[in-house]
Amino acid sequence: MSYKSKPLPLTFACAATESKLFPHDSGNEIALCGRSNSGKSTLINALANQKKLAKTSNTPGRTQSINFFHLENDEAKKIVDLPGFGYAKASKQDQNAWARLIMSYLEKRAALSDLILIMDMRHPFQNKDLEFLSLCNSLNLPIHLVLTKADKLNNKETQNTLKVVSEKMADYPAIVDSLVFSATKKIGLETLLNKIKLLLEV
Ligand SMILES: Nc1nc2c(ncn2[C@@H]2O[C@H](COP(=O)(O)OP(=O)(O)OP(=O)(O)O)[C@@H](O)[C@H]2O)c(=O)[nH]1
Ligand SMILES: [Mg+2]
Repeated sequence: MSYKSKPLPLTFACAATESKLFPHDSGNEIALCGRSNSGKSTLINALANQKKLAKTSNTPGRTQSINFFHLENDEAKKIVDLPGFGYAKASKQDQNAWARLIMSYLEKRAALSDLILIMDMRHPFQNKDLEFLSLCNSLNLPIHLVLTKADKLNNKETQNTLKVVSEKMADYPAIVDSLVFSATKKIGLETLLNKIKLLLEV
């Protein structure tokens, strides 16, 4: 029998709609970012092997606050679910408020060590992703790219997408690695769990 990584024992800590509601800025934190509906909340549930820890939805723009989850046995180690960017149907005012909230977190958070950028593997490097990547330029944070919903692509599409992605990655040195992932089929889950455990020093 092959060895399987244990899920991350995550528990919900708090939902912050403004920066004064962020939990104490200490310890070690990894944040998940990506376009609205890319699969961030679903990925958190997959990491924890839970169904409803992070709210998921078919409706883009569901996660509207910054949601903090910490390890059950160590509150100082956190995974953070950021609201998705680029939800076209949201009002300009809402989109600006979300962008301000996300940037206030990304720019000031001392505990934040790494970003995991989620892209729907069927639509990688969309304009909104490029805008986000340019916002990240000044942050000096390593970005780990996760290409999710891999279950939606056949082998040939996967290979073609990986070629495009590796070319694009060359333009963004902040992206330090990439991983093919599917929450539905648990593709890449083991690798991602191991990577996050290393980063969080679990
Ligand atoms: N087939 C498939 N569907 C997925 C996968 N991951 C997420 N989804 C679906 O994609 C939709 C959006 O997922 P969410 O996890 O809510 O996306 P999100 O990035 O958190 O969205 P926002 O909170 O709006 O930013 C849901 O219908 C999920 O079931 C996957 O690996 N495979
Ligand atoms: Mg979400």
